[in-house]
Amino acid sequence: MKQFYSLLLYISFVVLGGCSPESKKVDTSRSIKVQHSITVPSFNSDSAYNFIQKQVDFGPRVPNTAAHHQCGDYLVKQLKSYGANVEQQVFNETAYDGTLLQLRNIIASYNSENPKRILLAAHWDTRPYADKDTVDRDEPILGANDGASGVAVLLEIARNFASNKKPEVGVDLILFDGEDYGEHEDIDQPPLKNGRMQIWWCLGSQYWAKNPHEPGYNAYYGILLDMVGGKNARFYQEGGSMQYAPKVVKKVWKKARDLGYDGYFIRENSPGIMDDHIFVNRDAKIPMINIVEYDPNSKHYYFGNYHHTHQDDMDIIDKYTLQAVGETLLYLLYHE
Ligand code: AHN
Ligand code: ZN
Repeated sequence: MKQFYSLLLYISFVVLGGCSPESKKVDTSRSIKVQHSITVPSFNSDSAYNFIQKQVDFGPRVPNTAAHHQCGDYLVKQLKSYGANVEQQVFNETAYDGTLLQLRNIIASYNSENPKRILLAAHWDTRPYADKDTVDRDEPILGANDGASGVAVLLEIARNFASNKKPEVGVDLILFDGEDYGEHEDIDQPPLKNGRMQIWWCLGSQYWAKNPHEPGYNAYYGILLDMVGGKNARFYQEGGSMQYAPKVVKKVWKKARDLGYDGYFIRENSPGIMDDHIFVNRDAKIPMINIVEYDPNSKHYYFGNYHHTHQDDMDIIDKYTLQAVGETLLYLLYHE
């Protein structure tokens, strides 16, 4: 079932006569009404949910493991099957503990001929340990929400492009690797207080921002998705996004409101967090926002209590949250 949104453009020409009392006022105001319909395909949150399940079924997607490799291959295959032009950026980075990580960013492009492009991104790796848990803290997490949810929304968008008319704008979907390999965190400590830690996060976006897949790559704006599938998730206007790209934040939050999703997209600020969008802004100079869950009452700066624990599995995923995010993004892309 398709949804139809009508866009009415009123172009008013109002030419007023001079202001002096003597001058004769001639009313030449008129309206030209241009109407065209934009068909936005319907985001299917059952399908997005299945894309999370599929990733989780590989097990934790920790760099240098077989599950990571297999899931990467699956993502490439899936994006190719949806008609994208897919590039893989394979590189090595040294982690905080000296481990050499074999990483790959996966980039899926649509309408590459259009110079106006929107960049959507999420990280596809998962955290190698459950450092905020009370049990099995050295075991890797499944990352249903932290990792898989953002990727799943992007896959569902790609699936829509394949089975419907694509939007006019160019779209690049980037799946960053190595986002979650930061040092162990103390559960009680706000992450931003320890500046030393931060460079170990976001290895894939740090690499891409300095080595874009196309030399001189640029985008109109970017949107990062991080933890976009949790039950009762709330998306606040995150500090880094407001610092670098406030207009993009306003635009996205307005679209969400137009669709009735202002219960998810809260028009209040939340603290800035270290995430992939920071490097895309700072080094690639592309204004990029982060749609990321924020829980003002969280014990676990700044996300739900499942964050970086073994509770981050399918049980905390909610299709309504996926729907709110995915539908907002499709609506945005088709009106760009
Ligand atoms: C920190 O916790 C430092 N930044 C949040 C980035 C992140 C981790 N997103 C998912 N996992
Ligand atoms: Zn994480």
